[in-house]
Amino acid sequence: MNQTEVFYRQVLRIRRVEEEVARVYPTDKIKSPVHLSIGQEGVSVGICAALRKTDVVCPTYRGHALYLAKGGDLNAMIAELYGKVTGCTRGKGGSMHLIDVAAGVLGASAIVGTTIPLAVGYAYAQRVKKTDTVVASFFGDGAVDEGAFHESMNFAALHKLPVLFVCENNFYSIHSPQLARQPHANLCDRASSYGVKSEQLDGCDVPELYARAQAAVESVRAGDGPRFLECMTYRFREHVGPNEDFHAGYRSREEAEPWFARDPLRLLGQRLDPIVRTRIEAEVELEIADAFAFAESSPFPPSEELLADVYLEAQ
Ligand SMILES: Cc1ncc(C[n+]2csc(CCOP(=O)(O)OP(=O)(O)O)c2C)c(N)n1
Ligand SMILES: [Mg+2]
Repeated sequence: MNQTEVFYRQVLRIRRVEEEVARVYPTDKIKSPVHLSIGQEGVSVGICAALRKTDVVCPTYRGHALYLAKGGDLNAMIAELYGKVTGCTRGKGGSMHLIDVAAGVLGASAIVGTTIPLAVGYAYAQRVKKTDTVVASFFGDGAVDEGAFHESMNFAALHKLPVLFVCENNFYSIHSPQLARQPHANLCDRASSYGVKSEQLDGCDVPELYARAQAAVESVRAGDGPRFLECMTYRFREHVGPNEDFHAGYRSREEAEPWFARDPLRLLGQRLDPIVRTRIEAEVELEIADAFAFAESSPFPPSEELLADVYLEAQ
């Protein structure tokens, strides 16, 4: 498989998983709120391609794409959304709390900005342990308004920690546009003020993202300190839930049209032979059908598990 095929397969897989999540959602089989990444998948795929399996990522509640791009187990993710015991947190966390430690996906959180200091702490531990692991901290443009972002950026820059800060700028924090929240739109300027080398990237162009991320990861791994990538992207669906929301009044379909035209899946698909595309699509559908069947047939956790893994058990 050439690189375009690999990227197409990964973006398609995430897109189709989330479209299936959206299709199933009204049946109430999915037991948690879902924040879909549809439209934004290119960022996770491009960045994760530049990471090693042993590197780690810290996602947000909008984490399906990052979890899958980093190699998180698909069956365990769908089972988690269904609240089943075979889920990645045994059905207790739902969509907003995905985790797959073996794949290097550290646990996500529903609270905006909270995984940024965790990523920095994990990176500090790598420094102490003298590993060459890189930690990629993903967050949205809204998280950049949080104090935790600034404290984390300052500390990571001061200690030259191995962190790649990845901001998925989709221009909205729920329904608030970026310019209604921030007097200055360029987020790279904020990171640069801490002495962190920063770049604004096109989140729809996966091969270019991959190339830029490779250079950034190499520099972080070499010990040159953190880097900040602001990836411009667009959320196609509502903030939370399975639907479009262009009727809600805070943004228009006209605003979205140029982003639909530059859909990362479409851009990659255009570069492939239709026969190759069809083969990849068929393989992806089979895998997704299996994952949903796995979730359907898995049991719910037994009631005795209600308090297990909630408090630290005495050894
Ligand atoms: C500390 C905190 N404040 C507010 C919220 C409510 N909230 C949930 S998601 C969200 C939007 C965050 O926007 P952004 O960081 O841009 O990420 P996006 O949802 O666009 O991916 C907000 C304000 C929260 N979960 N945590
Ligand atoms: Mg946002």
